[in-house]
Amino acid sequence: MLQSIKHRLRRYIGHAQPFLVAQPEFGSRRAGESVLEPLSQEQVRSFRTRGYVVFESGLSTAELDAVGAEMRRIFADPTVTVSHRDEVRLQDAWQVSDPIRSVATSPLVRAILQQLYGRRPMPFQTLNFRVGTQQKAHSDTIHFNSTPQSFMCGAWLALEDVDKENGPLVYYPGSHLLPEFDLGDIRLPAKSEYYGEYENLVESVVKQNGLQPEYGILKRGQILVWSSNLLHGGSPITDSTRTRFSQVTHYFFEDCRYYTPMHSTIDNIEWRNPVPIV
Ligand SMILES: O=C(O)CCC(=O)C(=O)O
Repeated sequence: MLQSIKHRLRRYIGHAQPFLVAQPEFGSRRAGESVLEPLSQEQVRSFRTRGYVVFESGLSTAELDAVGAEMRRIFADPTVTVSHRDEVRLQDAWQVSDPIRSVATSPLVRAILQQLYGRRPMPFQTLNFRVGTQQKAHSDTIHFNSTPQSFMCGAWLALEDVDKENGPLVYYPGSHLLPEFDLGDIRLPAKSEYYGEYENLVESVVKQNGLQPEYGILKRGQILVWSSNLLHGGSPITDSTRTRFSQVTHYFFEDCRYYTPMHSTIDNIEWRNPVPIV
């Protein structure tokens, strides 16, 4: 029988968070590490209980404009090589663009993540969206996880104002405290072809738990950081003339091992070797 990898891993190598699933242990700062604490205690508490936090990036208009201009340049020129590109997204454009790389390495965001997780964050992937993704709700833990678990998050930057019409991020506050699901939970092989079944599972989890959506109605320059297990996706675009320029940076944290649950079983773990952007 296929058994969920996280349950078996937990049995083999322990669990970092005995009291709260998906809440990495905090305050384990090493001697000499940054003591910057940009978030208030209220914001930190809210991140713990709701699974996300919103703050001002502090990026200037010129810096935000520069990212938008780079996205236009790369979308318009198919000869620029990125890890993946389609009509909606560019993956890892940080490799070919200094402004995009600067967002991914923002000292403020890194200080905030250090404050929230007590470990040094490692940005390892960027996604730049031209329009809303309209993607179904999921947890990032199906794509990226760590042992100890949950040392991963996403930081979503609005490069233009977002409202209900241009497909805002949708997320379910508190859902990060639910168990982390993967294909083993529904006894399916750990293969991408079953991703639709995973999405159906998430949809039923949302219904069964009566989870209520919130929307990322963000102003240009604001950032929303989500905890790895927060259920989220892209809501429908109701005005098809609108763009929704935005950038997500994905982070792991130091001193973990990293793997891809979607492609892993206990007998065959697809470990990751993320290359930190900084
Ligand atoms: O920006 C969006 O619409 C969704 C992004 C998302 O779900 C992700 O990056 O995991």
